[in-house]
Amino acid sequence: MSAYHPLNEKEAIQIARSLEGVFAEGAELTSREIGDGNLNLVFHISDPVEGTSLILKQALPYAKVVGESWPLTLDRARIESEALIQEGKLAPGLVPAVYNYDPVLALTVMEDLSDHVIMRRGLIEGGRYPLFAGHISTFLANTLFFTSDLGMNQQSKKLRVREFINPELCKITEDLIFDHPYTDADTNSFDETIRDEAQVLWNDGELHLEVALLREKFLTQAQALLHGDLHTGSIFIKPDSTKVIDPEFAYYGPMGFDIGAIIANLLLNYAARDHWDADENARRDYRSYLIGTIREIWTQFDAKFRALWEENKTDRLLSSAPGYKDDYMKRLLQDTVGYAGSKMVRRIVGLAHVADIDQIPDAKSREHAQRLALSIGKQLIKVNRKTASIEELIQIAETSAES
Ligand code: SR1
Ligand code: MG
Repeated sequence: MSAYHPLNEKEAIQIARSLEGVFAEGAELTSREIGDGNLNLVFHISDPVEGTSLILKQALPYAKVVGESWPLTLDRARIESEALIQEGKLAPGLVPAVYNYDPVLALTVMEDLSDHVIMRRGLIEGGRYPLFAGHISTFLANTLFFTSDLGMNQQSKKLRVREFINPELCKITEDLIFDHPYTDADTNSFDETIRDEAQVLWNDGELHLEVALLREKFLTQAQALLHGDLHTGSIFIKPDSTKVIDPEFAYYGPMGFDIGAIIANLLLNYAARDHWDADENARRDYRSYLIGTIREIWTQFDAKFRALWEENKTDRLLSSAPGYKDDYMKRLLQDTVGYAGSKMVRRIVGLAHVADIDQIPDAKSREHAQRLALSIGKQLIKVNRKTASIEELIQIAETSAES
């Protein structure tokens, strides 16, 4: 195929046909552009007769959510396919298989997961995924531990950091999560009914100090290879399977950013339940399912990460200094809490929102969910450096929902 250009559905079929051993020769293929994210084109190619299918994901040279006025590097397709390959090795079965990557077209060919649903949609509809906490805690423990100085050769790690330098995508996060929500920025987007809340965010010095510290860590701490955008829209799920997708924001950063992202998105759904559940019992029940999942994610992550550390003593002092492991895990929890809070706040007043809350049609219920999410998010940011147990995060969520 010639130089880079955005593909159309016909061209996507041609490319799929050219891949060896996927589709039978002469098969009638169908092609649908199904991308509903903020940045890319996604083609679903299938042979309905044989039931075979795959996904072609192509990066656009700009952010689709805004338009061509926001140029964006195509290199993110390389980062994404390379991150998926690394994650697939470290957490087998928890990411889609990558079949091919074309650097010219910024195109990744990967496993079709359309027998799964996007987790955000599944949660909105009240789905329960009893294996999810186990799956995602394994994904987090394995990918974070084995890409960090605790779990891999430290010289190789420095070279790996270089491969995953991702300045443009990091800049999006630095702006949209760690800056714009805390000032009257043009990119911010929120319902006028909560302008009072936005103004509080812009003027809260205590909050700004904590966000500045979290931002500094995001800018400077190359702790492990992160997914970088681990919200529930980046997860395909069904009751017995979890697949993490879309690591185009991958870079070496603070581990708590990934753990906090997933917890934040469960809490955003938690904040929206007043609308999505038919009655109070159903709401209480679903909220307790979400809280149980959050508790399990942290508890299982903590146990799995510590076990990997016991089994793999890559660094002498970091493995044996008395109290170091506990101190490390405490700091990880604190980062998780702080980043969870930041990721909640940005989804209410920043550029990119979540369907859990935006799709609440009734303005009053939506406002209630927005205020609850902001209240939880701000508290998490403020307590992050004092947190000693995941139960403190849970208590903040539960107390806020009751008040
Ligand atoms: C311009 S991109 C907006 C958001 O979408 C992605 O999923 C990231 O969360 C990013 O911040
Ligand atoms: Mg994405």
